[in-house]
Amino acid sequence: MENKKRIYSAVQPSGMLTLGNYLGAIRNFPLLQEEYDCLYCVANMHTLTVRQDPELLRERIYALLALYLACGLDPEKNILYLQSQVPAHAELSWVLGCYTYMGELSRMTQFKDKSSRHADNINAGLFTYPVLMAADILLYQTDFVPIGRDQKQHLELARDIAIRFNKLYGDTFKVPEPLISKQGAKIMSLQEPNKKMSKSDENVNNFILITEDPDKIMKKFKKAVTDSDGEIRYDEENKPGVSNLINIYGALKNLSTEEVEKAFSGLRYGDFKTAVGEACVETLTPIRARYEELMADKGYLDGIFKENAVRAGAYAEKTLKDVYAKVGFVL
Ligand code: ATP
Ligand code: LTN
Repeated sequence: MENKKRIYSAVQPSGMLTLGNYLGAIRNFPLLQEEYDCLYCVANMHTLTVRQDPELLRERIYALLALYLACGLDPEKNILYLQSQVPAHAELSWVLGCYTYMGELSRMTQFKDKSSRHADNINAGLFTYPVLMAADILLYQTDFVPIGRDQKQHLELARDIAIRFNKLYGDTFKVPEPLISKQGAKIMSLQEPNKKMSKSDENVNNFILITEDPDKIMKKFKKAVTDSDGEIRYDEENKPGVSNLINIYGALKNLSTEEVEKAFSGLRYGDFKTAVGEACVETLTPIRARYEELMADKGYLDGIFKENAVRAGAYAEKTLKDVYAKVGFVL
């Protein structure tokens, strides 16, 4: 394990995962498990920035681990763990918060976006969330962070914090690089293709869940918003709906934009939507079956969490101790 480069990523268990989460993030994870030393976190602490129902949150924590496994992550080859079971995250987050400026946090688009969507609950956690994310990544001396494009700004902040700390105290943190896949990096909403597909969207027709049943998937694609020009051509600005469907199909079938345009040139939107729906069902059906099996065995999932909290904790403690020593705490 030691000489391999390290990969770190996390997903929030704030809802059932969407096709956007799958194509933008999770799908890429198993491709990395042979070549890299990988950690994937269930980022439950991040979810409290928005009100959660406790019972539902507990269920979604298991569901996310089950999805990690169902999407092909091997629990022996990767460290799959729960954020709150490794106390070093909260501890490092406090320290790093003292090396992060209010101005930097105010510029985060996700903060601006979520505070306008949850105007009645603009809590301090929502504001300092990127600091916790920086702590997640920096604790593990991460080389690469596979993320969707929307998280790039947070990763840049994590890099800035690492560089700042290293300048003050000498080499402490590895400065991480983002890994953003070209296709699938930003899957848009099916009804409002100018905004990203998001699991916390109130309109269920805007997203496809990884665990959604085939009928619903087909229905949602058939209803997807397109345009009136009738041509299956990629043009993000003028044809956001069709471009999104091209992206989705390309990502599912591993085809380039040009290859998708060629394959469907001259066809009607209706036929294209059916093809995209079918490709999606084909990919998601085996994942859903495995997910359901795993969710029926919480004992197994608990065992993975327990074991991996210890494995992750060993890495994290090492970095935290170094930080505490560098800032002048007595160990
Ligand atoms: P929320 O809408 O509740 O903020 P989310 O759906 O954006 O959540 P996250 O948990 O924030 O999901 O993201 C998990 C991973 O999935 C991240 O790496 C993120 O970049 C990626 N991701 C999320 N939505 C999309 C999308 N529409 N297209 C591509 N990647 C996405
Ligand atoms: N902020 C991310 C989830 C997240 C994450 C991380 C991603 C939390 N900690 C560390 C990569 C690395 C999100 O909302 N998608």
